[in-house]
Amino acid sequence: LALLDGLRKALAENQLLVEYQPKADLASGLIFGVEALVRWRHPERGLIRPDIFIPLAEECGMIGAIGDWVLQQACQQARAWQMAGLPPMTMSVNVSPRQFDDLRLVARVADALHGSGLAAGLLELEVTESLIMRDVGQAVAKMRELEAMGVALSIDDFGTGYSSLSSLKRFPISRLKIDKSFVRDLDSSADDRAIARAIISLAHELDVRVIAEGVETEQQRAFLQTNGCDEMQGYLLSRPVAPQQIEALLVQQMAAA
Ligand code: G
Ligand code: G
Ligand code: G
Ligand code: MN
Ligand code: NA
Repeated sequence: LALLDGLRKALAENQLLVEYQPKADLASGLIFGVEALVRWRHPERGLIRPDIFIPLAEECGMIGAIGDWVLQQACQQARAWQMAGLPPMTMSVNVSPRQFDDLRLVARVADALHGSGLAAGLLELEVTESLIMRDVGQAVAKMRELEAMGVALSIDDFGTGYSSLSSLKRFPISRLKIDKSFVRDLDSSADDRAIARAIISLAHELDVRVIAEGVETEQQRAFLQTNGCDEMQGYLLSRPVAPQQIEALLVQQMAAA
């Protein structure tokens, strides 16, 4: 309850911040985008992770305001990097169920793009597999609206839900994200290796890219690349970091090119 009270003040008192985690192409190693991940710097409890406070924000109806703020921050950051002469980066933003269901979502995304001047083609929204499978028809309709604006969509935490190939085919998505629970034990689990391979071929069957999240070791990276995975995200490349550290990585990448 105390946490809930605190959350109400967090936005107004500037306690939220956004970190960014790079995503790279597996074949070239080049960073092509980042995922925005919100954090709460609590005055007494220190840094609170989103898996604690995002569900809380969903329950108390604050997810709209918080999600909106993250979306605006992320779009402004991507635009600022572009203006600074850095290579164009895809900016991925997580959208939770209640945020996705909100009738104002499409307008809010449009506002964040117009407000920042970011091209729609540089924005991607990550929605979870469980979210879109609750009501396939409604999810497809909303995703088509976003697609028409030029915004890309990806399915997060893929493999943890129960999507059928026939329903997946209806979604206008450009990327599947292999959930990190399958990546973690790639070295020791033949089952997880089989699941990862199956998701990679499913993605390619659907003609979409596939990214593995939670890549921590060189062995995991090598397995994924050998098996045709397109992209990676994880501590092996970088933890979620402040924008300045993303800039440093990009400058380094430009210097090496
Ligand atoms: O770093 P990590 O602990 O950031 O994130 C934990 C979970 O919180 C992830 O499932 C992630 O999708 C979610 N998350 C992080 N940032 C946001 C956000 O801005 N909005 C929503 N809805 N979820 C987020
Ligand atoms: O080649 P092109 O840029 O048109 O491919 C678009 C996407 O289609 C790629 O990002 C890739 O994920 C996917 N794709 C479809 N078929 C295959 C395939 O057989 N192998 C690979 N690696 N990707 C494929
Ligand atoms: O939205 P999503 O559930 O995909 O959020 C990504 C989550 O995964 C965040 O909590 C992020 O901090 C975390 N993460 C990113 N890279 C790694 C990694 O290499 N290992 C682990 N264990 N977690 C990671
Ligand atoms: Mn995500
Ligand atoms: Na995920």
